[in-house]
Amino acid sequence: MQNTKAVDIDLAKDLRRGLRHGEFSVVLQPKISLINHQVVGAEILSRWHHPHYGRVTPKVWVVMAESQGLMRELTEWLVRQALQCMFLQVPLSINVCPSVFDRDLVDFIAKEFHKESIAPSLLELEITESVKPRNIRDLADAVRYAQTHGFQVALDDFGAGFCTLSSLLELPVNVVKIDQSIVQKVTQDNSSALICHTLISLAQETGAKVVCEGVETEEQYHRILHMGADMVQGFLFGRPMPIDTVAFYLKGGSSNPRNLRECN
Ligand code: G
Ligand code: MN
Repeated sequence: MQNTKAVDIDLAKDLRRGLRHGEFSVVLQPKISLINHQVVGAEILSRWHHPHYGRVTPKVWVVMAESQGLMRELTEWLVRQALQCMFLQVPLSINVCPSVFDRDLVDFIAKEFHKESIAPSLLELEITESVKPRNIRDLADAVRYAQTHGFQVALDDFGAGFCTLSSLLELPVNVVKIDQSIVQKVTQDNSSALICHTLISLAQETGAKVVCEGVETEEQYHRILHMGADMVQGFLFGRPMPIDTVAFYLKGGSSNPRNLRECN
């Protein structure tokens, strides 16, 4: 039997092949407005199905992709997937690692969108704040550059990261996504609720819209609703699901999140 290290080395080698041989796919998780309770967009998440090991969690392969220098290629693949999902006619978001978020990548995405005549405003680029960026000024420059091309930019996993407040002040993002570790504690005690409420208000003060991630229970949902967040995402409203399932609900005009729950 192979030890964990040997499996890791195998996986790292397999990642490149997997990406180029169709082992990656995408699922979408709906984003729901707290104003009209409709689906107002979806986050695209990549999944890797290894032929031998089965589903490999993103936590494992994201680190490998970074160390193998594959993150840019993976992001380009994800951009093409996003373009293919645009027939859904809802704004979509993709996750972009700070290490590859630069002017060159933005130029690439802008060109791809231009080729397909798709409005850049339909794409949101989520940059995680859980990985410390090499240089926050360069990252802020890339954020502005993306916005001048018409893309939306979100600060992802807010509250779980290394530089929470400074990243909020220095990155002029359109959207802030509060990390699920903060959101899921809102029903736990008063101080946890206060932290979440304060982060929501703080983000809104900068002019950003706020998404609360990882909402799993009705109780969490009601708390968040009263805290004035703009949108929610989480298993309560829909797990990440195949594109056909999302299309089915959006096409049927039934974007009622209660219905989405039934296909979880
Ligand atoms: O870092 P980011 O927020 O992009 O990660 C999204 C991840 O969170 C996805 O892998 C998704 O499956 C997971 N996720 C989404 N909603 C929930 C939820 O309500 N609960 C939990 N535990 N995980 C969630
Ligand atoms: Mn995200």
